[in-house]
Amino acid sequence: PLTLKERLAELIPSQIDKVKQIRADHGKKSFGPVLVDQLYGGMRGLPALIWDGSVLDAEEGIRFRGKSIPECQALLPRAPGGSEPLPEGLFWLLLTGEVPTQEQVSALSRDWAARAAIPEFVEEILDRCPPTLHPMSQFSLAVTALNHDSAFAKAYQEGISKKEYWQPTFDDAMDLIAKLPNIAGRIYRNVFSDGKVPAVDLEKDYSHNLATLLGFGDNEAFVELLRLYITIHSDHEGGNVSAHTGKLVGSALSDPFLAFGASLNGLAGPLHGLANQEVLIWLRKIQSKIGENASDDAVKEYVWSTLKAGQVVPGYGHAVLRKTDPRYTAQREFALKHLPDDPLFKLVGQVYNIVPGILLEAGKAKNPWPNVDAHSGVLLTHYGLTEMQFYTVLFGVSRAFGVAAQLIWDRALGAPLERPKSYSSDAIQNMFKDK
Ligand code: AMX
Repeated sequence: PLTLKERLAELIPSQIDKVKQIRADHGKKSFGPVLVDQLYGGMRGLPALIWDGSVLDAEEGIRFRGKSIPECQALLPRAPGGSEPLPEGLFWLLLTGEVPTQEQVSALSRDWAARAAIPEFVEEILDRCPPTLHPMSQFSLAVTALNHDSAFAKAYQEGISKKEYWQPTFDDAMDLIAKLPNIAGRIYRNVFSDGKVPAVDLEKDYSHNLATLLGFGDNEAFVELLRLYITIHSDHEGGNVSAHTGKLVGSALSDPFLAFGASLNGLAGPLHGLANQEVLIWLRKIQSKIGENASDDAVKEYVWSTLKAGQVVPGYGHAVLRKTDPRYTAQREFALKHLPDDPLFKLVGQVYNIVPGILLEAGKAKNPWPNVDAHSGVLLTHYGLTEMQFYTVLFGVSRAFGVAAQLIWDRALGAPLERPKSYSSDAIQNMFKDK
């Protein structure tokens, strides 16, 4: 069977033709007006980017190459005896739009395991970080430092032709994804345990190795959780902060390590990926303030107190979604199957019954429903990964899949430098002064 790179090489020419045709047929057509409010309002709804791996529907949630999360769970290859999709298969799907065979997925597992080692100097950078430096900052430092060995940066210096850009980008993207478990494992072990990082097993899948590096490799249910977790956090179309940042920085022909390092700095913000840490801190505060098995009224009062203090309810709301996030639902189903009686899961369910009503009553949030981050922490906590400061690192490992896939396509299709137009408030005032 073909390797992923070989299959991609077959697909690229027809995709280049397709884009040429789209631009010839529709290049001058308009999507509608641009409103001044959109410039001040974080560009909500502004059509501005091409992103092929996934598209987000406000009502239905994410589809990866047209496939919903339940469809991916049904169609993508699994580990022997497992019931969740292998993220290797999701990466293949994101890149090619095709569902790979079991054999192709196993080849990817082996390829990533073989590329997993990180340079000694990156290990040293991590070992020298004070344990008080947030795991996301450590993660971003290490990923940026991988640029030392970038195939793309080297090939560019040597004068590679534009037509070939995608090839070293692909090699870097594969290295990036493959090395993240060792970086994440080292950060976890340095900050939260004895600093000793075991070796990856060349015959095991990506999630299994990640679990081993974190110290949970013996727990098959945790490994299954990671398979689901990495699959559903991988990609959420192109406009979110981490995805868009990676694409933007990549458009300057910064290599995939530099581009994804930038993505991670955006993911580290509390309105984006850090929300999974914030949710768990918030749930723990509820428990310590009003105790386990708190009444609905006590939880309601706590939610209102959060809002009245001028804070957001973490894990709720979304810039695009207007219904419960299917990534939340997938995790809820995992919990119902594996940990139905977990007290913290019960609190998460209770909060789910209470928060949307309150956010609606408060009347500000456009979406009162939970997002992906409202549920991930309780699952990790259940299996003993209780250090919430680490949660966004796992989100980051997964988000590399989506960003890397688009970086490869951007270089294959010759995507130009991003450079939208900005305006000053004075310029806008002048523009409309007589209208
Ligand atoms: N709790 C309280 N208030 C909220 C809220 C929430 N969960 N979600 C939105 N609001 C408020 C906003 O802060 C804003 O208030 P303002 O008018 O005083 O500034 C108002 O409602 C309108 O906001 P919006 O248009 O509904 O949301 P947005 O597109 O500007 O922001 C998001 C989206 C996710 C940042 C916001 O819903 C939020 O802060 N949620 C909590 C943090 C969170 O869970 N982030 C993770 C999102 C998923 C991810 O990226 N991982």
